[in-house]
Amino acid sequence: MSAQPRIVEVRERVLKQNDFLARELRQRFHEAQVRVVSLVSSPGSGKTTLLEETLRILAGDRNVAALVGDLATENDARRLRRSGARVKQITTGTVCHLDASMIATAISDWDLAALDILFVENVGNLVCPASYDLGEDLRVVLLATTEGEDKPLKYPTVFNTADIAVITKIDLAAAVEFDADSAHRNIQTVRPKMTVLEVSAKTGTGMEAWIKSLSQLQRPG
Ligand SMILES: Nc1nc2c(ncn2[C@@H]2O[C@H](COP(=O)(O)OP(=O)(O)OP(=O)(O)O)[C@@H](O)[C@H]2O)c(=O)[nH]1
Ligand SMILES: [Mg+2]
Repeated sequence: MSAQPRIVEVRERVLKQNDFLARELRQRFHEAQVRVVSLVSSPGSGKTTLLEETLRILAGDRNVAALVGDLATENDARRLRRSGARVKQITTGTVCHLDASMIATAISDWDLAALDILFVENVGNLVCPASYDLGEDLRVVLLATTEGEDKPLKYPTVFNTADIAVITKIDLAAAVEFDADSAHRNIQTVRPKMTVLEVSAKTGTGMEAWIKSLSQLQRPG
């Protein structure tokens, strides 16, 4: 007999368990009145750079914190801590995504009620994170101009499970002959009516609209 059905069975059990934990997390976040925003993208699309700028801008008048996932290194947490926000690195070893249990462990000693927004940067990967609910309110998928306009068509699941798409590194668009119309069309093909922002965290282009979309996130209650 083929081993395939057994693998599928175990995978389904893992996802079910994750969904259960994510529901519990969402309930805890709701009770603590903290909004949770997760970022997913392929490696190097600019998640940490966008978050560095976001934390720097928001840290003055909102209580913000971040969790950041990577297979190895504390590099991203170190970068994000420069904003003064509370930041914890989750190192996943060989695992290519965060899951709800990793989030629960990371925040086990945090006073969630003291926070307004908790950001979660997922491991850089366009495939694995898609299936794992982290209890977030808003999932943001990033697509860098340098990656090619066809990524939404090639990796539809991650775009389908996101609420907002952010096209990053817009300052490099001309240099890499980025076809914005095609990128927008491809995103809308996969996820019709999805909100799409164009941002450069380096030059500040589009940052105002991005911050505004976060400030429209109301506390639950
Ligand atoms: N020109 C330009 N470069 C950018 C921009 N955003 C990020 N970068 C550069 O892109 C590279 C990767 O950025 P990161 O923010 O580390 O990307 P990441 O998605 O967090 O990467 P991983 O965590 O490894 O998946 C760095 O060299 C950044 O300086 C941007 O808006 N414009
Ligand atoms: Mg990063």
